[in-house]
Parts: sequence; structure tokens; C-alpha cells
Amino acid sequence: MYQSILLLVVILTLYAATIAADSLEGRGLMNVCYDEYGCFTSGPPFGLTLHRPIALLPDPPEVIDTRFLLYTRQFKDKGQAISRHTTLGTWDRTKATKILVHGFLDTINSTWWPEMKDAFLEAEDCNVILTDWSRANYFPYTKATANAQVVGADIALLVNKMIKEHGVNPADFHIVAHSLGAAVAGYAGHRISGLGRITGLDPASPFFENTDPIVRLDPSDAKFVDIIHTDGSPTLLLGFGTLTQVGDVDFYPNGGMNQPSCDKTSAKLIHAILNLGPLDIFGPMDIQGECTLNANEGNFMGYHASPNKARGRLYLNTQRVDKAPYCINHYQIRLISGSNFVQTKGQILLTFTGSRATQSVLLDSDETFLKRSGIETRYIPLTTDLGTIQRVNVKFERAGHLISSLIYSSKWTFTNVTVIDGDRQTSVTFCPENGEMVLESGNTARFYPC
Ligand SMILES: *[C@@H]1O[C@H](CO)[C@@H](O)[C@H](O)[C@H]1NC(C)=O
Ligand SMILES: *[C@@H]1O[C@H](CO)[C@@H](O)[C@H](O)[C@H]1NC(C)=O
Ligand SMILES: [Ca+2]
Repeated sequence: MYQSILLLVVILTLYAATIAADSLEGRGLMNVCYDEYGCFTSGPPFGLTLHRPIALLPDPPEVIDTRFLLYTRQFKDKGQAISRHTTLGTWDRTKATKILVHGFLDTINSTWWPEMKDAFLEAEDCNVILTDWSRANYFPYTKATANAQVVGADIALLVNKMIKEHGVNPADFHIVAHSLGAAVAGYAGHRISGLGRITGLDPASPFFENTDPIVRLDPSDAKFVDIIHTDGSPTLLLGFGTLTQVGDVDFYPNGGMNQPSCDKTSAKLIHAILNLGPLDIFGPMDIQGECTLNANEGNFMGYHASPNKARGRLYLNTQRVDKAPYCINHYQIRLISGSNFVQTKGQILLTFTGSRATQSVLLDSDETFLKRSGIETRYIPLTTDLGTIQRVNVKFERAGHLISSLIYSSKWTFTNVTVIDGDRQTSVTFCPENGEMVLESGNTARFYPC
């Protein structure tokens, strides 16, 4: 009974909406065209559909006022304003270009965007462009979703200019977008033929779930679309992501879900992802909802995700405690050198003694170049949970070859080492046990909480 009444109401509403749409269309109010941007509609599939009963038209491009800030290794900290009308600044056509896009209510000033920009520049000599659409991404949400189309078009106009006028391969562009920014990325990709890659971080779900691929991010928007779903954040700023598979490969780390032995949250995972570490191997999920853990069927989440490895829905964790340990423990270390010596190069072996386990890791798989008062920051994923870290040993071994002995000091000092435990969200700084000491190559220094 209730159901048929409900159905009747839905039908009547849709009928009324259609009439309204017809009359709106008659007066030309359902579409709007902005020169080179083309036309936008609030009709199907963008509006007047079951999942999007009401849609708004986007604001004019000059009101939305999308801005782009370019960063390169030479201009790491101060972004250069670039635009297709004025200048592309020091944008280098011979290098890959990463375009970062924030979401609803967010701005490029949230800590994770500068952090991601820095991480990209550290990992790769590339162009990083921060997309600022903060004049068009606030309430009402329906307006922001409409404006996202114009922002996507703005990105496409910029990228297509770079492709056409500078002969760049579209495959060299990679858009990384969060929340409602993922929709922006989809609209951009739709307009950029052969776009290399889109990474969607928690693509927004309201207004996009079950919509036409034209309306949302989907695998046709780039050659490779990888998605990370951490879900579950109750705040509009961080979350309300979709759990539906929308990319070529969708990663579901256990953020927001019940994982009794591995209770990580999305914020921590986002932090780990931003540090671009290759996380764990992920098994594809079988029909029973259990993971298979076959290294050949995995992929890497984040920066290292590959179109040539497993696709589909990939999970970080198993559902069952007795299948552990498939959790990764996220540590970050910051090792600060003293000012006694100019420079050296060698291998740094760190040994962490925790309340649960002791583990040694090399700072770098290769030799590390150390500068006077330099700061070495590394993301260290471990399969072991160390517990509370009580001591850090630092062993220094200078590079062996003859030339090294001439230009690199055989002695070194470290002021302190900070260990951030990403899962416990703690940060502890360790100091040398007897104050700063001179460490001879081959020797080990012990550090205790300062
Ligand atoms: C970001 O911060 C800079 C410097 O404080 C400020 O000039 C700019 O307006 C901010 N941008 C946004 C979108 O909030
Ligand atoms: C670690 O070393 C740096 C550089 O010498 C110093 O600024 C900082 O205060 C030290 N931290 C602690 C906790 O001692
Ligand atoms: Ca699409």
C-alpha cells in the first residue's frame, strides 16, 4: 500500500519535473553556453533523472575563476600563476605534468596539497599544477557539482593548449583529484583525448552514484584510472566517498571499516598515500568477499599503481584476524645531521627497538648523500608493528670506494631522529645518549627519547 503511494508520488513528481523542464527548455533556461567551453545542461543525464532529480547550471567561467599554480623543482615553494591566456611560466614541455584538484569546500592550502606537491617533486622531476577552484566549490552542493563541469573544461582547455601548441603527448598528463575534484577530473579527461592517468581519491558519491558515465569519473576518462576508497569520513571536507567501483582499478584500504586487528582510519591512510610509498600487495577479492593474496594478482596503491598489474577491486586487508599480518604499519622518520662536517655519503642502517619487536631497515637501498645540518625524511612501511619505540640505533658506513675517501667525511654527527608512527599518530624525537657524538664510519650510535 505504502509502496504504491510512494510510487505514485515519484511518478507525479517526475511528471511535474518533466513539464517544468519542457517549459524551461522552451525558454532556453535548461542549457547554457559559454563560448569555447561549449554548452551545459541541467537536463538529462545531468538532471531530471532518478538519481539527480534537480540539477543546476554552472556559473559563468569568469565567476568560477579557476586558477592554476605551477610548481617545479626550480620553483618548489612559490607557485607561479599560469593560464592559457597569459603565460605558462616555467612549465617544461619535456617533463610530465601532474595536475592536482581539490574537492568540495576544500582549498589548495589544506596541508595535504602542498605535501603532495612536494612529494611528487621529490619523486620525479615534473611539473605540478595546483588547481584552485575555491570560488566555486561551496554550498549549495548541487551548485558545486555543476561548477565542477566548468572547472574540468578549464583544465582541458589548458592541457589541450599544451598538447596542441607544444607537441606534448597527452599520456604525460596525470590528474590527481579528491572528492568532488574527482568529478572535475572526469570532465577534464572526457575533453582530453588520450589523457594518461586520473587518480581519484574518495570520489564523491552524492549526485554521482549510479549516474551516466558522462556525469561522473569512469574508466573512459583516461587511459588509466586508479581509485582509492577510504570512505567513511563523516565530514564533508574529507569524505562522503563512493564505494562503487569507478576506475580501472579500485583500491579499498580498510579505512572506515571494521578491522579489529588493524584499525587504521582514512586520515592516516591518506597521510601514507601522500608520502607516495608503495604500500602492500593487494589481493583481488573473490566471490565470497575474501582476499586472495597472490603477489602476481596484486598491484600497488597510490603513486606506483600500474595499468599492467591487477585491475578491478583490490583490498588492503583480509576480513579475518587469523589471516594477518597483511596490515602495513606506517612509519616516517626524520634524521637530522649535525653541523660538524661538510658532507658524506654512505649507508645508514636504522634499528628500531620497540615494545613489541625490533627491526632494522636501510634508510635508502643505495647509499645516502648527507649534507651539513641536512634533514633526511623517509616513509618506512613495515609489516611488523613495533609497539612503542624505545630506542633507535643509527649505524653509518661510509661509501667504500677510493674517491669517496677523498671527498666524503669518514666521521659524521646526527643531532636527533624523529619517528612518526602513522597508525598511532605519535611523533617521538630521539637524541644521542651522550649528547651529540662523532660517529666513525662502521660504528653505531644509540638514540633515546629526548
Ligand atoms: C592560500 O594561502 C595564501 C597565502 O596565505 C593566500 O594568499 C590564498 O588566498 C589562499 N588561497 C585560498 C584558496 O584560500
Ligand atoms: C633536533 O635537532 C634540531 C636541529 O639541531 C633542533 O632544532 C631540534 O630542536 C632538535 N629536537 C629535539 C627534540 O631535541
Ligand atoms: Ca566520465
